[in-house]
Amino acid sequence: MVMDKLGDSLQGALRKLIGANRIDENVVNEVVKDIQRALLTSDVNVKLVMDMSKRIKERSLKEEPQKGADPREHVVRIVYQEMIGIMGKGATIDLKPQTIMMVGLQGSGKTTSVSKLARWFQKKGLKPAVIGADNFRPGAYQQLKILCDKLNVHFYGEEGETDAVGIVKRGLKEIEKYDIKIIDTAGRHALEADLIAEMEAINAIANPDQKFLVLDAAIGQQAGVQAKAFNDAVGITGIIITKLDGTAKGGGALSAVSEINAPIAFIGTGETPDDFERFDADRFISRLLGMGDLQSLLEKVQESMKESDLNVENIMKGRFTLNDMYAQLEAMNKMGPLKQVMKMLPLGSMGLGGAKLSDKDLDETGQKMKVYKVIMDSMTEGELNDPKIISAARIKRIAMGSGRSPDDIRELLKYHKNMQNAFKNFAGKGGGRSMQKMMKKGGMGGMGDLGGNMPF
Ligand SMILES: Nc1nc2c(ncn2[C@@H]2O[C@H](COP(=O)(O)OP(=O)(O)OP(=O)(O)O)[C@@H](O)[C@H]2O)c(=O)[nH]1
Ligand SMILES: [Mg+2]
Repeated sequence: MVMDKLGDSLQGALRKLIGANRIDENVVNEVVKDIQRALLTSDVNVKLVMDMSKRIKERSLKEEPQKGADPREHVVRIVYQEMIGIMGKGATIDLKPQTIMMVGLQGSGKTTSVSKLARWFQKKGLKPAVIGADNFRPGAYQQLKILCDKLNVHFYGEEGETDAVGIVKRGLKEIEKYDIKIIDTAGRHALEADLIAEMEAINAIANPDQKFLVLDAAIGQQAGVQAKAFNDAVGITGIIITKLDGTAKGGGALSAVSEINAPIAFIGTGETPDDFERFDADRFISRLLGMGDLQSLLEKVQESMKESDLNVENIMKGRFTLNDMYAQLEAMNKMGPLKQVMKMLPLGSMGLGGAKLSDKDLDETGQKMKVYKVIMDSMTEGELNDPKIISAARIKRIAMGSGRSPDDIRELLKYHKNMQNAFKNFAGKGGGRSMQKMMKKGGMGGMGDLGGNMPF
């Protein structure tokens, strides 16, 4: 996927949010800091990032969550909306006859995008034709001709001609009957006066319906300066961002829209004619934020919160029975395969100190949970309520009944003891009230603070 790194960091931030025991100002601040870091690393303009952070914080704390929304969901939604604020909604492209002019610096990907665009319209059933008005770079004529020939797209060019405006004038006449007329123009190393003058002249003669600025995603924050200059010259109607497949700095180009108020129309994601897609902000940002995954994680968290039947009152009194532990394990189980859930959560928030668990560890942990449940199924109600009565003889019996070794039973009892101590410590440290709150909510809260005492 494009912008993998940005996506990973943003998703990490949101997972931290979802994995948090409670959503308060500290959590929001921390998540916003992570989001800031992610956006700045991808070269989104500092001021944009700061303004956005401020809005996320303010809105998260002040706005009422939508009816029925979890506080986590509330913040995720705000982050999503603010991201759309930065990148814009995306352009609408009419499927009707039109003239399109491409502008942009040298090597930004204009010529490639001309052919991709022609193909895109071709696939929509419209007839495109292309005018090669780049008389600046040797080889430009051939490059575009070859690309068009491959796609069976009609091409008009005049090899050797130096007057770009003349080419456009004659070209438009020659391709009059085509639905979509796309004009490829020359680039320059930098924003030079003669380039701007040429764009203005072609713009005047062709009077294009669309003027697409082609930006190389790798230029980062320079995107804003370029966008302004071309917009002042010809009035940009849409932006095409190319090479999003090859850079982590795409945030600059993606947020250039906010400089000129022109929407992103297409993104280029590779060198072949089909590596080209419409920019749909909803889809792009959902993908970037991993919304599908987040949604399922949220659902799992909510479900486990609803269904846990831990005996909160007893636990508050320092009694944490095997039955309570069983309920805790059940709650975790309900969230789906442990491996999947743990991978979705930042391990730091689970009290694992950010340790990285390998697939093998996760498999083993999930396995252990299952074994614990099997063992507990072989215990009597009395034992489950008061594990102290479990003598050596009882361990033997439970081992026989569950088909496990006595060592497994002892390990389980040790695990229970650790958890019980953790609860005691936590309650003793004045965490009682918040513990009650989170225990009522169920497994997740428990996991958050007890994870560190799990035997894995
Ligand atoms: N990976 C990748 N490469 C791209 C993409 N778009 C264009 N390129 C490559 O970028 C290089 C420059 O592309 P061109 O289309 O020639 O750029 P241009 O803006 O027409 O350049 P000038 O005509 O010199 O101004 C070529 O090697 C393209 O294959 C893209 O989306 N992804
Ligand atoms: Mg070119």
